Amino acid sequence: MKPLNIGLIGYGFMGRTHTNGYKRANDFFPELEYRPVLKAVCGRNAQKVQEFADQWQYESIETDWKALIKRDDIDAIDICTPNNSHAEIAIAAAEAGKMILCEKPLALNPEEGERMCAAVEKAGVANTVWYNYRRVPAVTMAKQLIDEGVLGKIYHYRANFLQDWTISEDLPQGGAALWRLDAAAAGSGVTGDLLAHCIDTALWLNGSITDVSAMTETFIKERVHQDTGEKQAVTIDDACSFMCHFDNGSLGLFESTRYARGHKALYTLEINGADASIRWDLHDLHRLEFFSNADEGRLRGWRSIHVSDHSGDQPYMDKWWVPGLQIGYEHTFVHQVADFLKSLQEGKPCNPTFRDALETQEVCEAVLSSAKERAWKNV
Ligand code: SOE
Repeated sequence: MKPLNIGLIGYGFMGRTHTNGYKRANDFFPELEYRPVLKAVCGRNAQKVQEFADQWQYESIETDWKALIKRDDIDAIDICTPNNSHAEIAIAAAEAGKMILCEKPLALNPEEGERMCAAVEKAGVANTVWYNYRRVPAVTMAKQLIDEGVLGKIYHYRANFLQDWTISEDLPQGGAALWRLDAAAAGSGVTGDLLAHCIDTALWLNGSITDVSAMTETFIKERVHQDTGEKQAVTIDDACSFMCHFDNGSLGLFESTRYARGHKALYTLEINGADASIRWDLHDLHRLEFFSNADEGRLRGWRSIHVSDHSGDQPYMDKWWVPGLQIGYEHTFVHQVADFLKSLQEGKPCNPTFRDALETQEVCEAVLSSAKERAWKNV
């Protein structure tokens, strides 16, 4: 077993999901030749980072990411910091010859993303971005069906990502837990945080997007900044919807918001082809709903496939329990770690690479600029 020494930077929500992935992958994917070792975790607050290290069993801590990157005993840097530090850390890590696993979105904008791609490609280091929903078994199975041509010519792609956690006017912006509301740290609002997931999946399942027409809204115009206590203009998008053309001739409709009362993290997608349609919902993540026009007339209708079988080719599920039993959100990260380790073993890239994630960034940029200028924009 070859050790892969991980240096994690940032230890919030995503630090936990990734760490859980590192801890579980080899238990359930025994064929892997590499084993992640939780070598070090880095954060600015020594006491808090030590608490995290103790809870999740990291061997050591750092309070300066530059010191972590310099360490000879670190093979891979995992970036779980707010979006405005991804580029600086990734470029320095690539120059130090480290592999990089970067939390989504890749960067604040395509210009930063391009520099990150150039750095990892020049250094020849393995890289991936944590667009985890690709690794929900039902979503991976949708990819298989589309690639096999089961849907026929695709006409429509629809996706939503709905939340409701920012409706209150009293919610401050900025600061440790609320950086997603601060444009300086996040780059954008729901576009980079939520639509980026929908766009990543769409590019993977349905190919490139050529042009977009978008609208955004900021419903609450001012919030107190958590760090300064001052009231400031809110400059992120609270909601964003866009329509687009795909390169394959199909039409896309996307919506995301943090103002859909009752929805906490509802990601849904539907794809309509000439021969069949599929539909998926994160709240029922094992189900792939499937309609085939080839079914015999009397029995034709939407099938609700519980993707938990071990026979046939239902992805990932044979690694877990007995047929019919579920896995959940956290397993998508275990799958991503397993796929990353497998790609190292095989000497292949692990999707989505930085270059793949740059395409998502370019669509996000076109969406934001279309909304600003109230005009169609090419990607
Ligand atoms: C919060 O909006 C959030 O945690 C996103 O940052 C994640 O990427 C998404 O998967 C769930 O919602």
